[in-house]
Amino acid sequence: MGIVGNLNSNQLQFFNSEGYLVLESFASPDEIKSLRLKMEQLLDQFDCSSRASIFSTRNQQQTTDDYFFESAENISFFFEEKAFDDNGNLKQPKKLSINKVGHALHERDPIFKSFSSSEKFLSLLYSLGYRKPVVIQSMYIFKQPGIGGEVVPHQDNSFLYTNPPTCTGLWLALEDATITNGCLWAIPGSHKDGLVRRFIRDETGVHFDKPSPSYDQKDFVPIEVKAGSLVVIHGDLIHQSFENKSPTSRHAYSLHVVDTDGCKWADDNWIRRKVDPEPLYSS
Ligand SMILES: O=C(O)CCC(=O)C(=O)O
Repeated sequence: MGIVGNLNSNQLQFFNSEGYLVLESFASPDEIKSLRLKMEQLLDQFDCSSRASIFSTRNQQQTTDDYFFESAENISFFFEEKAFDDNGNLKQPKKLSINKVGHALHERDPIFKSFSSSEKFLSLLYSLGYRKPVVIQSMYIFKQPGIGGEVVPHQDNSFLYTNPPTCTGLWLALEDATITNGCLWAIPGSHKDGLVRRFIRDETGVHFDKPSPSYDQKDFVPIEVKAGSLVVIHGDLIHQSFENKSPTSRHAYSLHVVDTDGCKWADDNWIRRKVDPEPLYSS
């Protein structure tokens, strides 16, 4: 018999009603250690003297360049907006200056690849109704102490659109995520209102097709989780995270998955692959 879905009916019910689900102890302490160690090695090897690309969800149009587009199939490094002083020099060591590394760690690095294609992800995705899921992007997000940038309210289907929409976010806490160090926040049930807008790539660059609605911060709930917990995020769920002004980092590894069966990848998404991603499969 092939691999079966591992979510029970209570978990599925919670996910369908709230638009997210926390799976505690999804990753073992050893798995977390090896992902973090590998990232330390990648950071050591990264030579930041030649270029600096900044990641900002507030200024996404201005900070999107070829380096960003090519990151879809590479391991690319993006700085925190507040990493630099007025002269363009880093205010803190390199490893405390990076906002995120993306977007193909799951393909390009053997440690991240092996973890991202493990059967527990496939089983989870089968539970959610996926037929032929692919990881379409991965991000190691640092939420650095003191300067970790905010992620403004959004829906993941805006950025990784299929018709019909099939994106799910799989967000793994590599450190405890708290209100103080910038945990995720979401509007429970907001996925039921459908997709609000899309992030389009065309010959002029990238833009949203509609302005963002204004959200009432009172509607958001914090999703505080322990290291090792996986937060499963419906593609239409409105979620965000605030700046990290605390002295404690909040590392996370995030995968975004779409289906490749029964839906069509939109050609005007920001990700334009030269080589199609391989679907997850059971070994
Ligand atoms: O890690 C964060 O702060 C936000 C991540 C997020 O919103 C996402 O992965 O969709």
